[in-house]
Amino acid sequence: MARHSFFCIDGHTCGNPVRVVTGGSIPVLKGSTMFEKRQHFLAEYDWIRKSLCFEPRGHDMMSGSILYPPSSEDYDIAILFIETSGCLPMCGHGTIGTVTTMIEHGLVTPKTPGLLRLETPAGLVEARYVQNGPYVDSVTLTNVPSFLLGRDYEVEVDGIGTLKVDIAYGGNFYAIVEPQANYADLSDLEPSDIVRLSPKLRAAFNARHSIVHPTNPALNQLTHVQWTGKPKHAGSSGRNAVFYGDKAIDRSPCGTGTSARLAQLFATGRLKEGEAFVHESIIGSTFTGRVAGTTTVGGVPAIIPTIEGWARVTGYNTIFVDDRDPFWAGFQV
Ligand code: PYC
Repeated sequence: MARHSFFCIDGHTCGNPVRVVTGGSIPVLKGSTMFEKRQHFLAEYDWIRKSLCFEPRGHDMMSGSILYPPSSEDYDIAILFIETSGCLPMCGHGTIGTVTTMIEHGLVTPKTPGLLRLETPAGLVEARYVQNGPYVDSVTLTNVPSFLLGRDYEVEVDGIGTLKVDIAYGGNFYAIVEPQANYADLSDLEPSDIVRLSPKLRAAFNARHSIVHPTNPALNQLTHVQWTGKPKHAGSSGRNAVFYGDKAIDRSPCGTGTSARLAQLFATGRLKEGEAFVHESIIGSTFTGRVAGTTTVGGVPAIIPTIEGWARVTGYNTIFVDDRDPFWAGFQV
């Protein structure tokens, strides 16, 4: 009989779960970068992600992180993201929650107070946090360079018809759906519609179009769908619902999704450098995004996005994965 224990601190960022694995049966990973270590984890230890994220220990939206020592002195700590859909190269809500958890529990000693330099599979992410006694009030990420890859790709989506989508990268690739002939506004879609239509859109897109990250050829699939619309609350600039995995709708405004949206709005002249973009999620929580600067990625014009949000820790959770349990590896229905 084998029983593995994982010491976790559970919380959420603007409503979306973040399970930070702080100790227990965490495997040592091979590789000189976090991207290579992520490949090793996926090849040999993916059962850990599934058992911690899928039912009965998790649920459709479950996501989190595993903390690792960084591969160089340039970083304070390294993060492997885990969630129901796999190990994302970058996760914004996961980073905000992980930073809040680490600082509130003394799990990392920042070289510079108020700043953590994080090694993620997608590259360096800086996180500036505002501490208030034992708590972290907010975290502002400087995310990986984000860019608009292309505009007006046509996809035929069974159940809604032809849609035109823009493709932007913000740490993951997003199809951004803006109001148009067959889609009036996000308020017209129920969560069940988003879960029904998004995988069809993603599959139709990937069958018809090829995309590739200009400097990382391993990133060559559309993975996330972002439905956009009018905000519901005064003070918000826009609203979104981000679909990921098989059934998940981000409860937060999605950090990488907001970065992709900023890149799209900036590239199309609808957002200026430094201007605040208050992004509202399907539950009304908000991130504030900004274009902090510009750069290029493999020759493609890109922005440097910042995303500000907050997270709350909800409790401690020691999780057992026991091979006497027929559902030790988790399941999805
Ligand atoms: O916040 O980047 C994000 C994210 C990706 C998937 C779910 N949340």
